Amino acid sequence: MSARNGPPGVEAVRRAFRSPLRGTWLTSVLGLALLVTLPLVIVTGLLDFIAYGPRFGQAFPLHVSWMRLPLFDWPTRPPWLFRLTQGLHVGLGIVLVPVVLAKLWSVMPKLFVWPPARSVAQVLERLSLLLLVGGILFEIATGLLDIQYAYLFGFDFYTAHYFGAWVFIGAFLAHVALKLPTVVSTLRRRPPVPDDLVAERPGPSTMSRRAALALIGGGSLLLAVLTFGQTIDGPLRRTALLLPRGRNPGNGPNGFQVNRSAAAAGIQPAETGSAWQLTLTGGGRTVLLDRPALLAMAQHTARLPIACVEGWSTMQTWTGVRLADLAALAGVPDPGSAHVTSLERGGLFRQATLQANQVADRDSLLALRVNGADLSADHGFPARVIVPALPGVHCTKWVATIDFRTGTDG
Ligand SMILES: Nc1nc2c(c(=O)[nH]1)N[C@H]1C(S)=C(S)[C@@H](COP(=O)(O)O)O[C@H]1N2
Ligand SMILES: [Mo]
Repeated sequence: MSARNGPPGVEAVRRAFRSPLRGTWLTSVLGLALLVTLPLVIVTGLLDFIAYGPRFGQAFPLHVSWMRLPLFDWPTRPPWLFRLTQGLHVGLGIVLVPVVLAKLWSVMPKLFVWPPARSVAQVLERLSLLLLVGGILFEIATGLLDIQYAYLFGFDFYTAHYFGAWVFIGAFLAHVALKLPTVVSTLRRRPPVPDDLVAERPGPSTMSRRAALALIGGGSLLLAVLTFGQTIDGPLRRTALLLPRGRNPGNGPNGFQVNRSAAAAGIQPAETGSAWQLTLTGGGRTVLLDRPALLAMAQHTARLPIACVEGWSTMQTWTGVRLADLAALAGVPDPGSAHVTSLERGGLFRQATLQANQVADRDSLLALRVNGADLSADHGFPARVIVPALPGVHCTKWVATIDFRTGTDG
């Protein structure tokens, strides 16, 4: 770009970008890497939105202006579906951070071209770049903050991250359409245009472009090693050094991840003792069941994951009563949905609505025991919901009531 005669300040800044690494080749390689991987982050993110059950008001906001996601009932099979989509979304999102930063670094001098507005087309392009760069940085920042302090956000995180996603997706599509031809011809070694990313007066070379790529790839690999242990779980959890929730949740049958303890949720021991009763409604009558009554019903065991929106997950063996059996007991043998509430009085996760297929699945349980022992207080004693492929946030702990509904409205 023959950007001459800008104000001295702008010229000085632009000349300060002297790395001989910059050039269309490096930017194209990084762009191609993101072109292949970012769609996976986008698609898994949108799938997670659908998994939350927007129909029940559990994903925010339902629609972004005229854009309508094709909503469908989130399946219960395979049971690890949400573990996969959410793990990929969070994991890949983190792993791609070095690539995104490197890509931004590689095009930095373009911020200082002069004159800043040469034509309508150029102004439009720069505006779309603002949305592109602002969009991805916003998504990374809100995503990382949510993982670290999920509960500080409340639902505003979802709204912000979701709106930000649409801004980014739009800008991303426009950017790909504009730049793909350049990437293709550059990587085929047929430079179509003069390379406007090469420094005018490059500094001395300190490393090759391939070494720079290896460095960026190494950064991503390191992040992958430090991150994916939280999704894969088991011994690999110990390698998940970036996991903010602690890597050692204790031993024994209840020795697995706890985000929100009974104490944090304000659950009093007196409420979960022998006075506790589960209230079932829906069929025009109210059915009360204490824990011995539930334990006297047919028990079913299933090995199922809990997968949190934060990206961690853990696989455990749960035993309890089938939700379908409880529905029949309540007089709604074929419910359209079920609304579950917790003993917890406040908090965002004290209730959840389940779809018909999520109640009907043979492995959908009101769990009373885990790994052969009673649930611990922190894991939801006296009873918690566990449903295949259900986002962790809807696996309500310390269940108090279940209302089985014939309709599907929240
Ligand atoms: N009552 C209640 N149930 C709850 C929660 C909660 O805060 N309160 N947290 C949910 C979330 S976000 C997840 S991921 C799972 C597992 O969380 P845990 O690690 O706190 O058990 O439980 C869910 N059930
Ligand atoms: Mo969660």
